Amino acid sequence: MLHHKPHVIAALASVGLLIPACACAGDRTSGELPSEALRTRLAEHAAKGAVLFGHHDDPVYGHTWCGDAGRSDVLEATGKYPAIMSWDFGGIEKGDTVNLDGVPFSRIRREAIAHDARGGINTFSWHPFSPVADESSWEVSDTTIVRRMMTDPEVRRRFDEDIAAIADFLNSLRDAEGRDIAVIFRPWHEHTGGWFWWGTPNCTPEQYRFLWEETRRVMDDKGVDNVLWTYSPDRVSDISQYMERYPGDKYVDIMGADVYHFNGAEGTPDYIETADRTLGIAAQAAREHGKLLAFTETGCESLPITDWYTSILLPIISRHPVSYVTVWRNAHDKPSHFYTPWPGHPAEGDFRKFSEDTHTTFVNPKK
Ligand code: BMA
Repeated sequence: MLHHKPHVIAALASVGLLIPACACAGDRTSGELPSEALRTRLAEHAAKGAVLFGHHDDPVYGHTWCGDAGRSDVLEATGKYPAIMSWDFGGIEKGDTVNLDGVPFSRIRREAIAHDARGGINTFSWHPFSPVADESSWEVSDTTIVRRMMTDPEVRRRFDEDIAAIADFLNSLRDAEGRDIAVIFRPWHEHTGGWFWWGTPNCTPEQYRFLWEETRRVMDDKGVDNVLWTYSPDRVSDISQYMERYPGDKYVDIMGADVYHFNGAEGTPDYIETADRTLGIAAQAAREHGKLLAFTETGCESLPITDWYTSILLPIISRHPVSYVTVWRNAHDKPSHFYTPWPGHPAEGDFRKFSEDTHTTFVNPKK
């Protein structure tokens, strides 16, 4: 049985994150920065135990379609959009017009603005090509990339330009009234793993922290103030591993983690144990540092466990004071690479139940 979490409410109140009675979610009339309103809103969801549900690239392609307007596998399965739309900037730093998964940045901007207008929230990750020689994020044979970004003036100049491209995009996010739209940005993610060139085996803690410092410096120079910053390691064993490369409280608003469910039913005990452990550690860190908590990426590829959403994910997110949870994309060109059901998939009914549970939040399409 899921329940409200008094300890969470007390914890949020103690760091000043509970909204005053008069401030509604999305209220922008008080003169506060949109990012502060977003922080308040996320805190409110964590306190209520009404976790915002997110899906990567949700309205731009799905399991059997690509590029259509007005579609979403989540909408078609549940009647509602995810509350959080997740996007990726990978490729923007090369001047590409489409990201690494083929989504035009102009479409991402349009969809992000539309999602804000329907009451949703947008989060951005970044799988960059390196400023050294355009190596993909997964190119880990060269472990000098981050060092060169730090010490080679020409590479560093290119890195600054890469960040500036993201800053320009973020600065262009305005609603119909011309107000800034606040979003979540989650750079340098999963660094406790070894698969990205900024991962633990591929750079030093000092070099990793430089990535955050430089990213923030350029964003600040460009006047970006509509962002909540998220720190999201992959699975960890203990809090010292979680904090080893933490860039510092002034760089981070939300602490989270990425943990996936591998190996179908056989992998269930491992997933539950790892997700509970890692989120427990992230929650402790968030509490100690006065930050929000999120389950920044998860999912069970292909959903071979048809009640995964209600029997596995829902209990996990109910045990930790997460403000949101995001699952990865439903690729249109890789038949087994999907994380939400679509109409006709055997997990559809269970996913609908998950979407109707009082402990999850989706958003209604605009009438
Ligand atoms: C991975 C996979 C890839 C994709 C990348 C960035 O998890 O989905 O196919 O290119 O994320 O979105």
